[in-house]
Order: sequence, then C-alpha cells, then structure tokens
Amino acid sequence: FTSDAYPNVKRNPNFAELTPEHVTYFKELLGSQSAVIDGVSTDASDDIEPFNSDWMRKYRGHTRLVLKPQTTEEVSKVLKYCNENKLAVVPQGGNTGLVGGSIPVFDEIVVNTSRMNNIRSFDQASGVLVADAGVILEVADQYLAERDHLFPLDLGAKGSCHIGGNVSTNAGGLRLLRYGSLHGSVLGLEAVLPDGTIVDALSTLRKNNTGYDLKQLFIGSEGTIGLITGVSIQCPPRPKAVNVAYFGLESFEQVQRAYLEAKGQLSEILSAFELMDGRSQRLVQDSTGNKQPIEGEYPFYCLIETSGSNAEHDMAKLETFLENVMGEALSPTALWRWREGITESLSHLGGTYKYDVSIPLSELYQLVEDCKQRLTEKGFVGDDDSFPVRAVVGYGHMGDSNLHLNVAVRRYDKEVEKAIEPWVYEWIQKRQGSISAEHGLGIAKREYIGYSQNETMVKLMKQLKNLYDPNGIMNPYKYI
Ligand code: FAD
Ligand code: 2HG
Ligand code: ZN
Repeated sequence: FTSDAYPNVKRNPNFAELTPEHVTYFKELLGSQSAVIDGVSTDASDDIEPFNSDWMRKYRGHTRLVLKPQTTEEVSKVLKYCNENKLAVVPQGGNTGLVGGSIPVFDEIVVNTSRMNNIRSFDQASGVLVADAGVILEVADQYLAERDHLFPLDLGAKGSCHIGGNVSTNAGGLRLLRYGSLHGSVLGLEAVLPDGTIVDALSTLRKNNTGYDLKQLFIGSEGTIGLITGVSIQCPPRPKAVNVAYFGLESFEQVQRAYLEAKGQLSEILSAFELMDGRSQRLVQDSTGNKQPIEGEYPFYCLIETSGSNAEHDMAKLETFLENVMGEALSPTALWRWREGITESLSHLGGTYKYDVSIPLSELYQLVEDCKQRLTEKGFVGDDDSFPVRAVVGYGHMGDSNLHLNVAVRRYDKEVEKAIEPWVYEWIQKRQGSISAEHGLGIAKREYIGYSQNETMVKLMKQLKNLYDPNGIMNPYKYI
C-alpha cells in the first residue's frame, strides 16, 4: 500500500508485518510497561496515536507497536531482532521534529527513548556532561544550571525534545552564534547499529585525532544509520549576566546594519541575534493577547542577547548600542517569548508549510517577499475563509544566515504546496543556499536533497547507509 501524504511512496515488501509472536518477544524482553500496542494482540492498548502523528499534525504513521527500552543493551536486543526479522524501525525522541522524520510512514515499529532518561555523569572541572539520549533538553539544562553550567543548545521545544533527538537532527537553535554547532560540542556518542552492535564512542576528550571521527556520521543523520543511546557533550559555564534587547527597524537594510554594529560593538558578549518580521509579531500578539514590548509598528524586529560575566559592563555596552537603534532592554524571559512563541502561534492558524533555509545574508528576507508575491499573484492569499493562505511570515537566526519561511494555511492544500515547491528549492539553489539549515530532511524534503547536495555526495551517503544498515530497516522512506 502507499502513504496518504506521499502517494509515490510504496511500502517495501521486503519488510515483515508485525505478528503476535514478535510482540510476545518484545514484551518478554522489555516488560509490558515498555510497549504500547495496538491491535496486534488481545492486550488492552494504550493510546498509540501520539506516536503516530507529528508536532504539526501534518504527517500520520500507522505503527501498531511502540517500544520504550530503558538500557543500551535492550536497544541492542530490539534492533538485532528487528534486523533478523526484517522489521523496520523509526527512532523517536520527543517527537518535536518539523520534517516528519520521527513518525513511521507505514507500520514501522517506533523505538522511543523516553525511558532512557538518566544523567550518567558531570565533571565540574571540564564541563563534560554524559547523559542518556532520552533526557529532555530542559531537564539537562536545569541539572547543569544547578552546577553553574549551561547546555550549549537552546530551542523553543526544550520542554519536550530529547538530547538524542537534538543530536540526531543536529539542531541549531537560538545560540549557535555563540556556542557553535553540535558537531563541535558533542565529544562522544554511544549508538546501536541495526545489527545490534553497540558503538561505544562515548569519549569525554576535547581532542582525539585517532582516525575517522565516526560519531559525526550520527550527528544530523536523522536516525537512518543507528539509534543514539548516550551523548557526551562539552558544556560552558553559565553566564552570570544575561541581557536581552528587542527593537523594531524600518527596513531589512537597517537590520543588516544593526547586525554588523552588534557584532562590532558587543563582540564577545553577543550570544544571539534573532530576526522577526512584523507579521510574525502580530501573530504572537493575537495568539497570546500580550502587548508588544515596544510602541509602534515596524516591518522588522530584532532580539539581541548578551551573555557575559559582568552585568553592569554588559548593560553599558548594550545601552550604547541601543542608543543608535532605539530599543528596549526588558526581562529576558518575557522578551524571548516574542521570538520563541512564533512557531506555536502559527500552529493555531491551521497548517504551516515550513522552509528552513540557509541563504546569503543580503538576500535572507527577499525569499519571503518573493514567496508572498507569488502566492498573491496566484490568488491564494487573503483574509477571508475562501483564501487558503492566511499569512506568509519570515523569521530566524540572523546570526547564522538561517531564515524560517512559514506559509500558514487554513488547511493543507496540494495546490498551494505545488505553487511553493519546487519553486522555493530552485530559488535557494540559485543562491547556493541550503534547503535545510537545521531541521533536517525527514520525509518532508525527501525528494529535494538534490537541490543542496550533488550526485556524488548523495551516492556517498547511500553507500554509507548500505554499509551501516544493509537491510535498510532504520527510518526507511525518509530522505535516504
Ligand atoms: P524527534 O522529533 O523525536 O526526532 C527527530 C529525528 O531524529 C527523527 O528523524 C528521528 O527518527 C531521529 N531520532 C530521534 N531520536 C533519535 C535517537 N536517539 N537516535 C537516532 N535517531 C533519533 N530545531 C532547530 O534546529 N532549531 C530550533 O530553534 C528549533 N525550534 C523548535 C521549536 C519548536 C516549537 C518545535 C516544535 C521544534 C523546533 N525545532 C528546532 C525542531 C527540532 O528538530 C527539534 O525540536 C529537536 O531537535 C528534535 O528532537 P526530538 O527529541 O523531538 O526528536
Ligand atoms: C525556530 O527557530 C525553530 O523557532 C522553528 O527552528 C522554526 O517553526 C519554524 O519554522
Ligand atoms: Zn530555528
């Protein structure tokens, strides 16, 4: 049979279908507490639905079994059995991914990491944290806060996403500008290959030039070659002074100038420079009922964060900077809500087509203008119910040249999708950009990898996939 969302995607007939015997094996291995079953045996089934649908409610899977192992050894036995019995598997963390990668397409078994949630160790001197993959990002950060350290990644889904999921998607988030990519801060990984082999690369060393750095392959590969069970990560000291400023600007040229100024004037204390367009801020206002932090309407807003060790010194620097751009320095948490709340506010409008792209800074916002114009010309954009598109907004991580173009629709509509794709990917390719800056490819972009990677690169990826996962059981039907 074929997928509802992707009629061209067919179930691989080499994969077995789940039987009561398989379920019995897993229940004996893990205990019935660790399985959510639907319709395979006579057991009362828990609610399997949340594991079959994604955060956006855009993609729907058809799994009948969710497994929640607690240890790496259990993961190893689960995958070995799946591999030998040709049962396809989808690794799942907090299920907050935005490209449909964390849910099955057909009846793949979901292996969820929520019960692997122990912090294994933390070394105060080096700042290295070692933790199970299923630890929730905010829990890890809270644990570190109590020890004057910080998790070097922060994002709006922190209350639900797992650090294993973060590493698997190579999430970027709000402070990449300051703390860099997970490819740099992750020092080691523990993972299980489809044949059950436990890859123990859980190094806590900062420097380790001993051959291929194989852990990098798991960072950002979205569960296609193995399941990450443990993460070792370098965590910086928690900054003593954090200040946040929010201001409006009249044009994208001014935004670019403000960014250059911020880099120059705030230099080592700058920890985030985020961009939000006026429409995205009105949406947050409408959905939260909160009053915008500054008076007046602007086409662009920026949020700047500084993190340093001396509050007075940092504030003086920030105020000097703000004299030129006329902004406000208010409570960090309150101001961050205007940036972090956009995704959630958009989700209340219906569906969202999301494009998470890297493009040269000078053209970052042009994509939003061009997309809006295109959809308007096609008669899709309007305020009443007869128009499918409610809003075209742009926001993102200015400091990383990463734009989030979001097209909010009253309901998912194939005609609108066809008007945006592949046009949007061609637009990005022309500028040598990336069609996925930080969210990954998942199922949403499975057809489009060629817009950002050449044939040789895709071939090499396929060779690696075949080497690690010869039966193709790990997260099938997605981008590889
Ligand atoms: P899931 O969604 O469960 O899985 C994501 C992918 O990783 C899937 O392909 C899955 O198969 C695989 N996977 C999960 N766990 C494992 C594992 N242990 N081993 C192998 N593969 C695994 N992303 C950003 O980059 N920056 C942001 O600022 C950002 N903000 C967000 C804000 C909101 C409100 C939301 C809903 C999402 C946001 N995201 C952001 C998307 C982001 O990718 C995720 O939130 C996060 O990194 C995914 O973690 P997760 O545990 O939910 O993974
Ligand atoms: C963010 O930066 C996230 O807020 C989500 O990456 C972006 O919803 C989106 O498109
Ligand atoms: Zn983002």
